[in-house]
Order: sequence, then C-alpha cells, then structure tokens
Amino acid sequence: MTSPNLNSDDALVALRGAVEDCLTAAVNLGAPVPASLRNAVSHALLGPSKRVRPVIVHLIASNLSRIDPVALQVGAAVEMVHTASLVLDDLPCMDDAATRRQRPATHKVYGEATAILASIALLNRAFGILAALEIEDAATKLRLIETLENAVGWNGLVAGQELDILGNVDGDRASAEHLNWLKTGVLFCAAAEMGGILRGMEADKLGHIREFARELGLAFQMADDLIDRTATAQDAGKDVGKDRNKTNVVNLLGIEASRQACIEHLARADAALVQSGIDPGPIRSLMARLFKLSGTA
Ligand code: GRG
Repeated sequence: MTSPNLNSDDALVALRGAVEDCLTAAVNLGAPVPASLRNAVSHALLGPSKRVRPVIVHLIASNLSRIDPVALQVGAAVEMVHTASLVLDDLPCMDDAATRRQRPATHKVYGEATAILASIALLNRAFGILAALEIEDAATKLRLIETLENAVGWNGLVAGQELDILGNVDGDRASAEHLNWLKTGVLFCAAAEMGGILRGMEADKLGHIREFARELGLAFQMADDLIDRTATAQDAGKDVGKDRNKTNVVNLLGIEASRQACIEHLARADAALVQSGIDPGPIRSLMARLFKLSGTA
C-alpha cells in the first residue's frame, strides 16, 4: 500500500484511516461469536479514539512512504490491549466511569459481565494476532509477543492499576510518576519498541526509542490528568473530574507546573527520538496534535 505524502499531517490522517480499517477487519472474525459479545467488543474497540499507540508502532516500524500491513497488525494488537484495559478501568469496581470514547462505557450498554468478557476477548485476540503475523523470523515474533506481555502483566498495566486502586503510594512526585509509568508509559514503550523490532533496530537505537516512548508516555499521562482537571466531558469524550481526590502529578504540582513538566518530558522525548536516527518529522506532527487539548502544545 503506498501513501505518497506520509510525511505530512494528511498522511497521519491516512495512517489513522488504515489503522481503523485494520481494527474493523480484526473484529469481523466470521466465527460464530454471540452477538452481544461481538457488539460489546466492537463498541469498545471501534469508538472514536486517537489511535496513538498503533500510529506510534507504524511510524517507528516503517518507511514513511508506504503503509505496512504487518506494522498495522502489530499496532492493532497493542490497541486491543489498550482497549481491554479501558473497558476494565471504567467498571464500577474500578474507576466507575459512564462515558468513554464519546460513547456510554461498554458496561453501561452491555452489562458488567459482558464487558469483562469483551475485555478478555480483546486481550486474547491481541496475542492471537501477533502469533499469526506473516513474518518469517520466529525469533522476531516471539520478541514482539514477549514485549507486549511484559507491558500488560503484573510488572506493567495490571500493577499500575492495582497501585491506583490502592490510592497511590507515598504521596510524592516520584511515586506518582512511577504510577504514570506503569499505567501508561509501559504500553507506549512496548508500542515503540515493537515498532523498532519490526524495523530491525540495533540494541543501542532501541534504547533511544524506549527512552523516547518513556518520556512521551509520562507526558501523555500527565496531559490526560490535565484534561481530567481542565477539559469539559464533551471535549474529552469521557468522564472528567474522576481524579480530583487522587495523588497524581497534576494534583501534586498544580496545573501550570504540570504543563511545564509535561513540556519538559516532551523535550526529552524529542531529544531521544533524534538520537534514535528515525526521521522525527511525522512523530513531531503527531505529538503537536496530541498535546493540544491539554494546553501543552
Ligand atoms: C488486563 C489489559 C488489562 C488491564 C488491566 C484496568 C487496567 C489493568 C489498566 C488501566 C490503566 C489505565 C486506564 C490507564 C490510562 C491510560 C490512558 C492515558 C488512557 C487514555 O488513552 P487515550 O487518550 O485514549 O489514548 P483513546 O480513547 O484515544 O484511545
């Protein structure tokens, strides 16, 4: 698939369109799935989203003049894990949110039991997609699977959520940033690293890519917390004000200092990106778009 001006804003829109098509195809299995489960999965996965994680996979994996079907599949797997986590996060026993991706949260439409099952189905399908990737090198495939598993598991998202439920740790910036790392940074890092693995990057370059994604993820979670404090639910497309009583970085530092810290994370992300040797242009365009709503771009 060729995409002539992938280096421009238009090309980012085209890439997001290709990501949407890939996700839509991924849920149309053709297998006899109960309609309620299929609809719940589609509702959660295909709602309006920025698709930042699959776009990152692709921008790091591929030559920017073409859309790469394997990078799209890998991005779809990461997006399914992310969506599975959002469905669980919105449940009454977790963040108890009513709106997600400009729609009622999945459990509000399909009930809690089906929402949990939809989340498990998404998680499972993500690894099925990686296992079925059309790449010859089995070792590469295993590295991709291992990278994603590390990000989801009890060293990653699951641990972050548990700490969040426990009500954050020591009430200082370092522990709040550690929580941000687990809740958001690890999956950003996995997305970027999986892109780097597909590109065949050497270990030292992959290190810069991980550093880029770590800083971007920290900035992104901080921006998400700023949105929770400052945006309307309509602009955010999800519940806001849920974190008012949490010990997160924004509540610790205040809004202006958090914006500044976010800008500093983005500057460090940019420096690491340049060191990785990847053309920084398209990822810079992506970052500029992403951080508009939080007032940090
Ligand atoms: C077993 C997959 C799994 C997870 C269990 C529930 C859980 C552990 C983790 C949830 C962690 C969580 C909700 C982190 C927040 C991440 C975040 C910044 C979400 C918003 O992401 P966007 O803005 O959303 O990219 P869109 O809708 O654009 O994709």
